[in-house]
Amino acid sequence: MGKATLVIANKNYSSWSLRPFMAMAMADIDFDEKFIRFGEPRFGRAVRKISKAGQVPVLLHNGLTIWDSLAIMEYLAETWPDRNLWPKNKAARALARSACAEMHTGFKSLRDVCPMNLRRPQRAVAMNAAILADVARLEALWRQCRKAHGKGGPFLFGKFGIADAMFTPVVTRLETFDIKVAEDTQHYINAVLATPAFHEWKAAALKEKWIVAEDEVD
Ligand SMILES: N[C@@H](CCC(=O)N[C@@H](CS)C(=O)NCC(=O)O)C(=O)O
Repeated sequence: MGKATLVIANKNYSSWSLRPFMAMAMADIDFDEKFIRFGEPRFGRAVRKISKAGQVPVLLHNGLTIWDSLAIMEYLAETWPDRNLWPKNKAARALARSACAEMHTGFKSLRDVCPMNLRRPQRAVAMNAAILADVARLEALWRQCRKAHGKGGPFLFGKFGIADAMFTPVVTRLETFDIKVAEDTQHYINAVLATPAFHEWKAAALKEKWIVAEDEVD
């Protein structure tokens, strides 16, 4: 099997790039990275040469081009079935897929006001009712997954999987923006932030010097 290449943008800001990185690194899948920097005029052109959708992340593997974080992680689960990126149990898998789909299209208020910015010092911003509703929904969803299927470890379905990779960026937002959460939510946040994959990503993010003004809310 050929080696995969993951096309990503700035580690400090690119929340969508972080997702497949987490899934691949935590599943011990060997891959190269291709970096395309946000904010430079060539970004769009460079990405479109690889994928006409014009967005990162993109996965290149065995002659295939797969774009969109969730599509990439579905491909990973199919191509490396022994890594159990989805839960084995069908009911757990259905819940994991539903949670990922909800994350993919939802939590817009939280995402709009609190962009991922890993170097930002931890500081709260004013919360509105819509953001608080997003946070409450996240907590309820994580609690549901953990209660039903989380016995085997600290992650949503026990062992780290696609659902956790999908939520990693929002985990960082809760931390960066010092959003108050319940104790069980905090345990989950700590578990994700303590993974070797996240440490590796964040260390690289902190070395980046580029500023993307629209993601700097202060
Ligand atoms: N649905 C896509 C969204 C990807 C996305 O929004 N990527 C951002 C970077 S984090 C991007 O490439 N933005 C550049 C642009 O839209 O021009 C996914 O999940 O991969």
